[in-house]
Amino acid sequence: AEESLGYGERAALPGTHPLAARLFTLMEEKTSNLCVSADVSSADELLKLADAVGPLVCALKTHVDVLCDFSPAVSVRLGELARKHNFLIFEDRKFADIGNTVKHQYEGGVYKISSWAHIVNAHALPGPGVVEGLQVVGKPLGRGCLLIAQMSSQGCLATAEYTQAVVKMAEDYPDFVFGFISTSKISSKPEHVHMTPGVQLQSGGEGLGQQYTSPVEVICSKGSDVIIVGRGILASPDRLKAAEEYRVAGWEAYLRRLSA
Ligand code: 5BU
Repeated sequence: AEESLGYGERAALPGTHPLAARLFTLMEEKTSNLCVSADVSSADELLKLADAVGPLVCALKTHVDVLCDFSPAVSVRLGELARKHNFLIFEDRKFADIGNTVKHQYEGGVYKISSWAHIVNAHALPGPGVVEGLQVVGKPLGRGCLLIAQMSSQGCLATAEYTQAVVKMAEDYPDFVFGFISTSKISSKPEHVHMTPGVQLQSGGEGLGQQYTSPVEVICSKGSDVIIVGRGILASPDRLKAAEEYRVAGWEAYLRRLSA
């Protein structure tokens, strides 16, 4: 069954997007399906976090508009750290406008996201134009996009029908869209990457709608590929130790799924 394919085998499938192949390959090399969500407010803290957890993660997710002191030098330094530690940078921008607007939001403005983020994400809500606008900028740079098919938050309005329409949209843009943000595996194509936020070792919520699931549940039961962890690591007094705990938990869950 395709569920039994490992990350490395999925990297080698002819239909796998080059960026997804790179991600699957480095996941196998680093034995990590952990993406740390670097939700911090200063550039110094972001770069220190990236340098510390870099060896343990397959990707580092940013919200660059939360930084109080962004400058182009920050994105250059982040890129250097991504090369040093072999991880991908994922800017969680959640583009959600008409094609022409997202094209400018992706390439321009203060952040020039396309110049440093290997991965971005987008809501499919506006229709295919959102992907087409982003693709104009991202495809020539070898970037990739995840479509948001389900959110982790309580009361999320995405219905099963909406989610299936998002999967269909991804299939229509294989040169740029390589997977999903979802709470479970929603595509039957082993080429597609599923990344899941709302992950903590202890379950529950946090009062603002976030809902947490454990690494085992996300990777084993729900069949997703990458766990995205923010406060589970950031709120720990020892972030490096916490990141290693999540890396091990995510990887053991993956090995368990493979042997099931
Ligand atoms: P947390 O601290 O682990 O709860 O952080 C989760 C991160 O993932 C945070 O940056 C959110 O903006 C992001 N996120 C999410 O929580 N749920 C979603 O459905 C999506 C993104 Br899309």
